[in-house]
Amino acid sequence: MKIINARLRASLGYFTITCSNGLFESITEQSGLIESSAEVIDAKGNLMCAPFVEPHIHLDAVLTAGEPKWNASGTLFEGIEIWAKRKVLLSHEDVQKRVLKTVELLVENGVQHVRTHIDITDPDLVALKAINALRTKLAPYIDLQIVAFPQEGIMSFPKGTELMEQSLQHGVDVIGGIPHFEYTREYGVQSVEWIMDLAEKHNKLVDIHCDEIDDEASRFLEVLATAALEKNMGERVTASHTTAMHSYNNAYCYKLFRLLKKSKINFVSCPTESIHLQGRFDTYPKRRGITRVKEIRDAGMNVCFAQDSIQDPWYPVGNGKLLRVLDSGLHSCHMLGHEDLMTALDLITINGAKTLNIADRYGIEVGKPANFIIVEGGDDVEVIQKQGEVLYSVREGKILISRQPYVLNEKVNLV
Ligand code: 17E
Ligand code: FE2
Repeated sequence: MKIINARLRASLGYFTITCSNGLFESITEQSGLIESSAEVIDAKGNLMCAPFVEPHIHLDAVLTAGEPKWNASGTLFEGIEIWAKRKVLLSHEDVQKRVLKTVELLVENGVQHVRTHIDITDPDLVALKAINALRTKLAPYIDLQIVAFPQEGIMSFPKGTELMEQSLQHGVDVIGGIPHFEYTREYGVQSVEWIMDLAEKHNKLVDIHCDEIDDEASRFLEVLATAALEKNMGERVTASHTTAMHSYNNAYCYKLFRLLKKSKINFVSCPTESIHLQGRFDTYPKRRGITRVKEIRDAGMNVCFAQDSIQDPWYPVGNGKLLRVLDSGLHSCHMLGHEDLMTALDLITINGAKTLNIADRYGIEVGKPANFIIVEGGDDVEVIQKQGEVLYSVREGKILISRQPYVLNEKVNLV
């Protein structure tokens, strides 16, 4: 496979890239645009970059919005209540059907790497078993990491610790948690420490829903970061949401950042979800309830964006377009400065790959798997401005999707 006239991130000029045996074989700068021919993929000056990464989604709940009822308050807590009612109705077929539809949406929009949380506060582990059984079928399209996610708590749910341990026998890669939802602060702290011990014992990654609440007193992040630092596991640990950080006072946050930096943990922010679910107990002014993405990045830590939900009890919209999430996140985090825009795609590409611990096999480099997308626009800034389409998604040298950019009717001539 040969791709011509491609722009690459953080470089000027046009490139020819060849792939063979599913790997990138060569990357050569062209002296200018070159003529297209039938055998090549002509990127036509659009950006070729590594596939989008979806580092935080709940595939078990996708496409269930309104079942059995709509979330009227728009809160996380009503979402959890509604999901508990839907969860008892889950079947293997129901889960698989919705997951396959959603993976199609993700693939169609250039995503090839996915980390999904799956609720394991279900005595039968229906969703976990159903999604784990899809791994082989999905492998040609996406790689999937599964998080054992205790939606209703570990210490506060009957047999919570047993269910977490059992889930490890069903393909779990990552241990999850929800300390801010446990009954007490003490249960929350215990849960984080228990999770970190379990992950260390079984050599698993960790991704905790951490402080997803507007409560400035929700401070489980410091517990997680301390455990990560003391166990030297930081790069394998992720704090998702951390929306309470939006509400921390600046003095505490300044002190906290010293620990966070030393711990080397990763951060996932779900900006569309947080702007929707947080701030719900405020009148005016209403908090944005999004973690301090810009400050985390500026402090040299790893932070990425994710979608979280697609049409589920927490969020009624969403469609697999990470460019939409990125656009929204850049707006709500005050990150539309030119310097921010020039590297904005990091938030849905390489930073997500680092969070997933797959950076060693991710990126357009000779010898790495030939996974890439071509997206409308010549660089990060233009891609954000255009909010265009993913024109190609290629995985191990095989085309997963392709679409044509629009063509102007010849009678339309405005410039
Ligand atoms: N569950 C949760 O605890 N938080 C979320 N944002 C979603 C599910 C989507
Ligand atoms: Fe989540």
